[in-house]
Amino acid sequence: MKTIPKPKTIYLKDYQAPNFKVETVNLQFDLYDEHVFVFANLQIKRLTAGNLTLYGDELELISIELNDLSLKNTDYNLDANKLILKHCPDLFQLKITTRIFPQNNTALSGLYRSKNLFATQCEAEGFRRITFFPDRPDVLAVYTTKITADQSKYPVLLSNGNLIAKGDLPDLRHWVEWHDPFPKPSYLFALVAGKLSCVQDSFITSSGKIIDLKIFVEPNNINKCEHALLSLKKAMRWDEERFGREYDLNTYMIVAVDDFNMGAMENKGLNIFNSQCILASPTTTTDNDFIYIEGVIAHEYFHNWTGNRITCRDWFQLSLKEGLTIFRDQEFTRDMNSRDLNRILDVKVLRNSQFPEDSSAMAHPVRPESYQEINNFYTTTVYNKGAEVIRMQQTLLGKDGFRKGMDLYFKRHDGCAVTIEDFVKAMEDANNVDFKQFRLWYSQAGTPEVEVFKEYDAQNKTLIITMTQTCPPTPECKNKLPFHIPIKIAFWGSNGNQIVIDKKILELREQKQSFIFSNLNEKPYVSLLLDFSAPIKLKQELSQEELIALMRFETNGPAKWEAARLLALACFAKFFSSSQENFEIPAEQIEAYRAIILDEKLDPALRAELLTPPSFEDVASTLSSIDVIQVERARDFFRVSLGKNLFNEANILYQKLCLQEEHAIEAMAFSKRKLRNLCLWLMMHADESKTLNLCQQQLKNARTMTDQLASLSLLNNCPIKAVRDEAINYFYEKWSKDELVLNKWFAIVASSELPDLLPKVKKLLTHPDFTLNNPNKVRSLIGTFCHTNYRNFHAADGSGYKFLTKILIECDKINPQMTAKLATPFTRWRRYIPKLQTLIKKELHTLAALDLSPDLRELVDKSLA
Ligand code: B3K
Ligand code: ZN
Repeated sequence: MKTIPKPKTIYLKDYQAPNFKVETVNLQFDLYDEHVFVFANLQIKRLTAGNLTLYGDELELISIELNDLSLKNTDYNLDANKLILKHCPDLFQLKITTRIFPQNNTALSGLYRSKNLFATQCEAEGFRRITFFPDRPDVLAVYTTKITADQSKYPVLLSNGNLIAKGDLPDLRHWVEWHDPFPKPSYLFALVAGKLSCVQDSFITSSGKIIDLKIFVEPNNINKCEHALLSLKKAMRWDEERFGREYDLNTYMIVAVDDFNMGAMENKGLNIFNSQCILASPTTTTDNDFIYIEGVIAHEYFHNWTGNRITCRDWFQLSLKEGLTIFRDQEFTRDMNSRDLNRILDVKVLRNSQFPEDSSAMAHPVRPESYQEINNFYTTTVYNKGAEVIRMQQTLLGKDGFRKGMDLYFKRHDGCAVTIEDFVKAMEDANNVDFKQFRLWYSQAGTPEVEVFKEYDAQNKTLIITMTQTCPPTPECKNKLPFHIPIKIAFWGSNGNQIVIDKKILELREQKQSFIFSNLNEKPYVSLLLDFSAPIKLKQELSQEELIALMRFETNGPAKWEAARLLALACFAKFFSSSQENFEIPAEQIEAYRAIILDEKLDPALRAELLTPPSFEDVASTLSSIDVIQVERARDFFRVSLGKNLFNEANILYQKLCLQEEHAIEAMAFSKRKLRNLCLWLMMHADESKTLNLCQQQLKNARTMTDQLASLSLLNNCPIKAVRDEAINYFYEKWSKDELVLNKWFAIVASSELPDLLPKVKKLLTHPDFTLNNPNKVRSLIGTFCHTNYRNFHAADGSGYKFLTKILIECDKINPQMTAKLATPFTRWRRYIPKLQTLIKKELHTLAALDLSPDLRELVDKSLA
């Protein structure tokens, strides 16, 4: 077995500009089932002295010619991943022929097979698996791509840009030629070939240009594209209206493939999507998925300006395009759907995923300073915290000031590969402000903690709010400088009316800072961090009475929800410090929840969120050492107690919402279904025997996937085996032909809270519909079990951990990128109780002793460091 060399660490401080410019790239792909020939013809110009470095990975080099002279192997240095040419002229043509084997490419990076299609994924470093190339984002070139293939097996041949020519060849083959006029980095190159059907539409831009929109899917999915097309048109309009950005090519193409490492990819003019993130139909897609798909379509579309027209200088700048584009898609989703609800969902992602990452072995700044494997840095820190850092700039500058900054950024840097620094500079220059301190959000990792003290002086009618900020040490930095933190604030009077104050945003910049408010006739209820205005942990002493008041009075959805969350967490804290026998949620708190379930004026989805108990991660974040069993016991107690107390209200509301159900696919219908299913959930946990029938009926009669899955996941946790089996088999039989729905089924099975689940999950590994080669399947079954099923994965005997190790070893040989994502729970071992720590560490040591991919190696080594 070949020994994989230890990966090298790459540092931002070592960045050097490229010494050659690639002006044009002419590619020809000859596609055959057993191999593909790639002929590359590069027009290259010297910029500065030095060698030309081309990267290559798993390529068979057939020939190289420089200005039509064939090079011998003594003319260049070739090692496992680099081809170095010395003494190049100032201007020359380089022709390289390589052969690749897409059918063996299970890593799904470069050119690979997904069922009967050829597809590519080049970000971050997949292009070097197609041909030798200066595969780095700051080398921008104009691409022309010719594809030849068998006409009947591959009738559709696509690449970036515009189709410029096509024709037939002997032996029933054909060819097409594409040209992309916009210079682009190699990571945005794409090619697709296969039997695909196309749904077409068009969009007229604000300046009157007609754009052809085309979605290519396997013929049996042709009826699942309507939602994606509609979403795309909404996104195109929104980007014109909100940021003045028009689409630039004549055609916008999207292709759906089943085997894909992530959600989708923004290749210039030719997005490639994981079919899970694009295909939708009223009966097979959940409400959450409808919103999610709309968001992913928008995200990839928005990249055309933030990522493609202006790209990253190097991969340390990844958040320049990803943080900004997530911010843009979040704003879009909020405009298309409920603003408050979607902000709450964004905050949940941060708390459930980014905060834990920020306190793990893999903690890194939004702009990392070093990495071993760049694919490990497509994280919630770079994406979601990156988006928060952008949002804070908007909060500080105001919406108009932010737009001015964006306009300047586009004007200055269109067509260039730039840095996060360039972005911040544009914001500063357009608004005449100094963001020197604000930049620390990009360079310092960790979640800042802000402690709040309030002092009301009745005589002087003043309130002093004092805040102190700290940030725990992270691998790249022990002692942090104070951050510039915008904290949105509101005051409420005891009559429930908002008190007008002159400062709406407090700018916390010092380590300790006080803010004084005067003319306050009474001690106000203080609501802090409205809209979750900064990605921080806020610590403050709030009484139950204050929290109930804030939950009642607040009109800002996220702040109202925050009060509900703190109220619940306070109850958990009491539970942990009590004898835990006969513990009850306090009566006043129950009454506050009752008021919410009965509050017809409130958005139903917001009501559902307010009544949803805190997540595992939320509760765990309040503990210094996590005892999984204890956290889950507390969560069980809470939901049962809540359900028992609200059973009647939940039952009435459930029935009422059933009568109103019209199975519509629109925001209010989503919202009502969410609340109705929360009622069912509460009732099932409070009194299963009384609710079982209702739940079974819902499964059989449901006309939406949302309703089916809500009832199925409850029935799958029923202690009566016959009930469980019947539900699970019913759903399987009904949907076994629909691959995407089947993924949901795998996930439901893997999310069971009942004991003895692991043998079932292991058995499903051999299910005819399961394969470790398909990332969606792996994420549905194994990802759900190891990442979200805390009580089973963290079983006291370590069986869950052993299972994950075995899977990691097997998957690492198939697809390192996917495998590294699966390993996440192991990177967080330090936060658990000593017994669990020991068990996870043992697994990490087992892995450390093996030959691992650079992806997994980095995570294992950093976890043990
Ligand atoms: N830019 C891609 C992600 C590529 C991940 C490579 N490991 C999708 C996106 O963020 O839009
Ligand atoms: Zn993106």
